[in-house]
Amino acid sequence: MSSSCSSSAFVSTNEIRHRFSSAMSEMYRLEVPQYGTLVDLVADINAQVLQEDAALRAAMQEAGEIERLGVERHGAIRVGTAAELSTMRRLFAVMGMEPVGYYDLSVAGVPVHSTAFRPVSDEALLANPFRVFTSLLRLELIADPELRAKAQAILAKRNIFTEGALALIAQFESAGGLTSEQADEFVRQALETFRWHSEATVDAETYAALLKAHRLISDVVCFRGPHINHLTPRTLDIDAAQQAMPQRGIAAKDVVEGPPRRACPILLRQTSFKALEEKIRFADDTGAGAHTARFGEIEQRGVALTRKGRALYDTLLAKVRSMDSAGSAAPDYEARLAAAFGDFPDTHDALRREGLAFYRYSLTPQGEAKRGQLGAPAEADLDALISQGLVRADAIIYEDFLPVSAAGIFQSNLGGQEQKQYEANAAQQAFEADLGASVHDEIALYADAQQRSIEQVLAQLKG
Ligand code: OOG
Ligand code: NI
Repeated sequence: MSSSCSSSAFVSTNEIRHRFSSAMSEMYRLEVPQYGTLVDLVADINAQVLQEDAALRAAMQEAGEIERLGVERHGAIRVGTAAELSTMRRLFAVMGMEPVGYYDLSVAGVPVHSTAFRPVSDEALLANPFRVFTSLLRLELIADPELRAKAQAILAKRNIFTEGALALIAQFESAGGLTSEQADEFVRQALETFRWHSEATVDAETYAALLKAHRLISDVVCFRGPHINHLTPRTLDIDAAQQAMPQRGIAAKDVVEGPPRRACPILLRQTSFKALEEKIRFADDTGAGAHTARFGEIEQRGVALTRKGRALYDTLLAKVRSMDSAGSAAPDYEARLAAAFGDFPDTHDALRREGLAFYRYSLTPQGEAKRGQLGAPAEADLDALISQGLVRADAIIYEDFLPVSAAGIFQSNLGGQEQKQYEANAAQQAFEADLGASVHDEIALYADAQQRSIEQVLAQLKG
């Protein structure tokens, strides 16, 4: 083989992401054994749902989604500095993952803002939709200037990436890819950044001071790296999973975050189990303690909403949450949520016709038989083509996160009861400057996917 075809020796970014996601899952099973129990539980429930719901099975098969279900998961990390965030962006790019969306969590009393690194193309999402919710600590929200400066100094000293990982990121950027061997080495090196380290980098007193400022701040500042704090498999029936969790010895959070149970699932519903207490040792022989940060979560994903659908979702959710200051912890929350969402259409036909959700259009077998035979613009009416049985519309799955749910997940897993208040101050531009790139607008990505499918179908029919 001549050197000019060396690029063919590169493995795809999909493949690197797949290897990394599998390696993370294996590592987290060892670090947090209840995660393994949860993965097994979700696999059992998914198998049962697919067996009982032939229509869902057929739709998922048609969309090529059955294969991805077993490998699908997301994780979350929290970084401390702009430099960490921008190198993280380069690291995820090696795996075909790009920053999507901006989440301001300060509104919910968590001093971070975040994005999700994930694949963006239809084909890459089908291959493996691994996502990592990545938060950047906002030190400016620490009120005490002395403590803020101290946290800053501690963070400035650490390097969360191995030399090997940095070299392979640079190699990927200059060569345009990694060979299979390099990819394996990259995965090994990258894992070091996400591994749990039980030795804190600070003494007991500093840990206590940062913990008091906010539990999240101690989690981000006091360790060698941004340990993965949860990994989340995707279930097809989150209520069944929630119910079964205690039977397998898992203490589930009380309520499922997100929309209520519906015939046509929308967006994202999530629940988690409480964080573990892990033993830690402080620096300078200042003793031992326990840290609670790492937990397990499961989620059910539904159709992605348009801006109009999302606005309706946000309005209905806000209405329910504002009725009781306890938010989703209020005793009758679930009943009120279900009642409020009575105003949200619950058939795919209505969601689609009213422009509330996104769909991917394709030819049915009858449509295939008519390829190249339609011409007149009148025939390009999608609704008509669907009712003639020539075109089908499949829900585009929501691949992102929800800020109110994310805040609920953060809160329930930081341990401790205290609620901090911060002014709402979304700072997307500052975040993007720290990241070194702008984030994709997630709704625009779904709109593009829908539009591409429409153009393709019409082109096929017109020939
Ligand atoms: C991230 C919490 C958000 C989700 O699924 O909404 C999240 C964190 O705790 O670092 O993962
Ligand atoms: Ni999560």
